[in-house]
Amino acid sequence: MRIRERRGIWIALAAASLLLAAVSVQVRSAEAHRDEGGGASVREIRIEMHHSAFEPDHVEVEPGDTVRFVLVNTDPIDHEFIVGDTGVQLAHERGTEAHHRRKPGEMTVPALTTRSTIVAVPEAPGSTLFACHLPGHFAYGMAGSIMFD
Ligand SMILES: [Cu+2]
Repeated sequence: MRIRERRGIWIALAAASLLLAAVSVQVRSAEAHRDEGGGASVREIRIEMHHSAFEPDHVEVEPGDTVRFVLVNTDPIDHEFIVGDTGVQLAHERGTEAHHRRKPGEMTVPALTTRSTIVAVPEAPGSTLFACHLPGHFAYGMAGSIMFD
């Protein structure tokens, strides 16, 4: 009986944190729309996480773009979407941060859910990476690239 009650509390906590995550995503979206007044538009790119792979695994944007990545996880397991250069990717691969939901360009996408995160693309032409660093996923090939040149 006790164990069952505890499980109920954990489920309630999990539901509450999911709700908070959803609210924070909405707040971020609203901020992006406000930014549009400045002339820059928000470009939306949908990336599916399916069978522990990103589809597409390569995207091309313009330098200076503001991009909203809509991340659709169709797998029955969690994934994450971390944008950054090799140094960022290595830090996350070695790191212990198990959950992301506040920093733009770093988002945990729970099993069978959709999340979005907004990334400001640098003005100078170049490229960067995105990847999932849950244990074993990067080694399995869960990574992609963003070109902006
Ligand atoms: Cu993953």
